[in-house]
Parts: sequence; C-alpha cells; structure tokens
Amino acid sequence: MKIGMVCYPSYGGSGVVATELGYALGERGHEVHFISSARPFRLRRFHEKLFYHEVSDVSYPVFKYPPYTLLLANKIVEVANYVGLDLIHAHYAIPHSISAYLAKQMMTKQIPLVTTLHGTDVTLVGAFEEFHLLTCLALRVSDQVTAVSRALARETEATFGSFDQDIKVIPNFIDPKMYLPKEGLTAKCKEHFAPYGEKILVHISNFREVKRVVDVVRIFALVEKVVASRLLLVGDGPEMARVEREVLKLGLERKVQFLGKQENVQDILQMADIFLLPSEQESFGLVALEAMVCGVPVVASRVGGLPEVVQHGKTGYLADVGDIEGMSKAVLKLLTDHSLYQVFSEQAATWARETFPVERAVQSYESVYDSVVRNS
Ligand code: GMT
Repeated sequence: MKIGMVCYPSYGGSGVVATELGYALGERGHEVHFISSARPFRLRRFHEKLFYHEVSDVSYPVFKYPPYTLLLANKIVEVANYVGLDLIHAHYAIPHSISAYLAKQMMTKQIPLVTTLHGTDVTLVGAFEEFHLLTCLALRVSDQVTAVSRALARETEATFGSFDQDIKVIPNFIDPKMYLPKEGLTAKCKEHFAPYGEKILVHISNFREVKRVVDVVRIFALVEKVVASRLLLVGDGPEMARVEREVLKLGLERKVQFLGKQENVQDILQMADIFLLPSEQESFGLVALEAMVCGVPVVASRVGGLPEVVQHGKTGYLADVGDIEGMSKAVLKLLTDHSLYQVFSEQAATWARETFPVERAVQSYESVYDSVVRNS
C-alpha cells in the first residue's frame, strides 16, 4: 500500500508514533510518504520504502501568517497524484485532517482518510471553542478515527458525540530493540551526572503548562532532602523560565541539570532511576512507556490515558494531579527499598515490552487501512 502520513515534525509523541509506525510499515513492504512542514525529528535512518515531502512555505505581504493548512492540502494532492497514494493517515484532526479533507476535494480519484487523535485535538477544543465545528467535521469526514487510549476515545465521544464509525483504540507502542543500553555509555553518563552514586530522576517533555514541570522540581525538592539525588530535565518550551526560577528559589541549581531538547532519549532513560510525569492532562504519555521499557518505574498523575500505561503499584505509582507530597512519597518508597525497586523495574520493562509491542500496533493500523480501502 502507498500511505500518505501527515504529522507534526517537532519534538513530541505524535511525531514519534507516526515515524515509528512508518518504519514498521516500511518493513512490512508498504511505501510511506511523510508529508510535513519539516523532516520529522525521528525520521533519521534511511529506509528504501520511506519518503519525505516538505510542505512549501510562502511569503506574501497580504498574508499575516503563511496559510499552512492550504499549502499542506496542496502538497497532499501533489503527492497523491504523483505517487498514487492509496490512503491518507493524518495525525491530529486540527489542522491535518481538515487539510486532507480539502485535498480530497481537489483529487480526481478519491482515497480514504484515517485520522489518529493524540489528545490535544480534544483539549484544544476545550480551550478554543472556535475549533469545535472544525473538529466535528474532521471526525465526520474521516473514514476511520483512531485514538491512542480508551480514555481519549471516551473523552472525544463525550465532547463531540458519536459518529457513524466508532473510534478505534490503538494504543501507542514501542520497539524494545531501540531502547537497549549502549555498552559503557550508561555507566559513563551516570558517573558524570551522579558521581557519588546519587539517584537520578528524569523528566522529559515540551515544557508546556500542561506538563506541570514546576511540580517535577517541587517533587524532587522533597525527595532529595531524604535521598541523595539529581534531577535531569530534558526538553524545552514555554514554561522553561518559570521552571528555572523555581530551581533557583529552592536552591537546587547544583542538583538539577537542564539538558535541553535531545534526540536519543533512550540514552538518558537508561541511566534514570525514576521517571516523573505529573501532567495535568495526558492522553497516553508515550515517554512513560519509553521509560518503562528501559526498566525505569514511573511516578505520574492519575489522569487521561496514564492509568492504561502505568500500572499503579506494579510498574510505578499514580497520584492526583498536583499531589506533590504523594508523588514524592511514592518516589521515596521506591528509592529506599532496593528489592521493591527491582521488582517494579522488572515489571515495568516486561509490561512495556509485552503489552505495547510495535508488531501489534502496526497490524491494527494495517487492518484499519485494509478496511477503509476495501470500503472506499
Ligand atoms: O503532550 C504534548 O504536548 C505533545 C503531544 C504530541 O503531539 O506528541 O502529545 C500527545 O500525543 C502523544 C502521542 O500520542 C501522547 O503520548 C501524549 O500523551 C499526548 N499529550 C497530551 O495528551 C497532553
């Protein structure tokens, strides 16, 4: 099959999901054409079945902003006509499915549209009523809508009502082979960041408000009073200045390291003892899965799809949003009981590997593709 994969290129789980799905589909003989405003950040390895088409940019005095949605629609048609796409798979309803819908109006041969919801599609509408009708349109005109967790499917139906097609839940996935420790590197990095054997806590995100990175710092502040530890903060975004201020306010600048945006998060996760994700909202929390496959227990908030990803009391602990004390106690429970920690670490790796394998997800997407193509 020839698949047009429309996704955001920037750091974030949806781009990772689209790209890794692309590689897995390529391995199974499909041709995958990524259509995006820049090369998706995980699309680095060459694969003979994977292609990248960049959406062009225009600058014209009357445009206050470049009309990305229109340019994307145009690029989708261009690629579909030239390579003969069998379907479009849009990650995010707004704006990608809307662009795909527009593209379809310009095509001579009709091809189906699959939309995968990643979460912010729905929360965005919660924040901006202006997107409500557009999202309804995207859901209605998609031949199949998928969601990355049961919680997200439920929330979408609660917000937008039900449509002809039920939303199909295809949980995000992981390829454990990509997360194997690299000989010597983990030990070298551990020695660098925690020279006296301190425990290492890690948080990775795009530092949006929804990630509550200030909570991460506050949880760490309580932990490090009891157990010698270090905090590694990976990523960048709008909350950065506030987080830096909190670190300084708490006098933690020698114990907290900002690593900025990183591509190989697996190398960082390999040296972590605990992963923190105290988000306000999280439709899945792919990064928690990445941590667990590295054997790192996760302490996170009990919200959205996180209870489907992190097994409370087995692969980590969940607490209410903003429960800084509860989360710090959970971290301390794991860090002060070696045998409990070992059990959690093994359970986390096994659960991630066995419950979210890439093979299962790619088969689910393939059967969605087969069915929409058959019925189109
Ligand atoms: O969380 C973000 O800000 C990024 C966003 C994205 O586009 O990657 O993440 C969403 O999609 C991920 C992949 O499906 C999920 O793992 C994240 O939970 C989801 N983020 C939110 O729901 C806040």
